[in-house]
Amino acid sequence: MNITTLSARSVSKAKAVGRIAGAAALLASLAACVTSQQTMPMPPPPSAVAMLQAKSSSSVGGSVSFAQEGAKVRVVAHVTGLKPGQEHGFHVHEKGDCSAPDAMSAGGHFNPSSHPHGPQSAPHHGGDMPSLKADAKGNADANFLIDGVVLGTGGADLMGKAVVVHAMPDDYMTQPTGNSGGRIACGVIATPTGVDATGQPVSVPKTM
Ligand SMILES: [Cu+2]
Repeated sequence: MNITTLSARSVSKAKAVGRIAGAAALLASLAACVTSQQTMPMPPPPSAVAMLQAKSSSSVGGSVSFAQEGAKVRVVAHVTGLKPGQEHGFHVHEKGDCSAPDAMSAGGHFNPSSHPHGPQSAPHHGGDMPSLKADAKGNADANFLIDGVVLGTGGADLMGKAVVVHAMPDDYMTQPTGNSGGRIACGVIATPTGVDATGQPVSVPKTM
């Protein structure tokens, strides 16, 4: 093998590499094009978030987000500092006031339709939600839909109300509270920072 052959091979190898790189770049730009077409047109539905404050000497924290999804509202909760393995009553309460150390300032369950307290499968308060289930580390992630409430309009509007986490499980029977004990976290449901009153993003919130 002489030097001429070697360099000829190197050149052809370099060309091959160049072609592969060119094809990859083309594919990448096509993919970007498809992605931008899919994500561009729809304005986001109304959404809100509640940042949880620890109450009753707990160390509970986290966030609960809400988004209108058709006639229902999607609730996504990430909660920390719970009792490991414990089920915790979880409701929207009628007053957006978490100022009291025991969160009693948030009032009773949000109940715009004057229903009894109950599970999602039976007549229930608009603010009734499935209990949070803490894992072995005291964290709970939940993602579910609730009905009988909306975001951003009318008497069933969740905006400006408060999310409350309780110390004990909800029995879904005791009226009107579910007998879920003290209030260990509270957060006011508000428009996410950077999103205007109609839910249009002004900028992407960084804490979500
Ligand atoms: Cu409650």
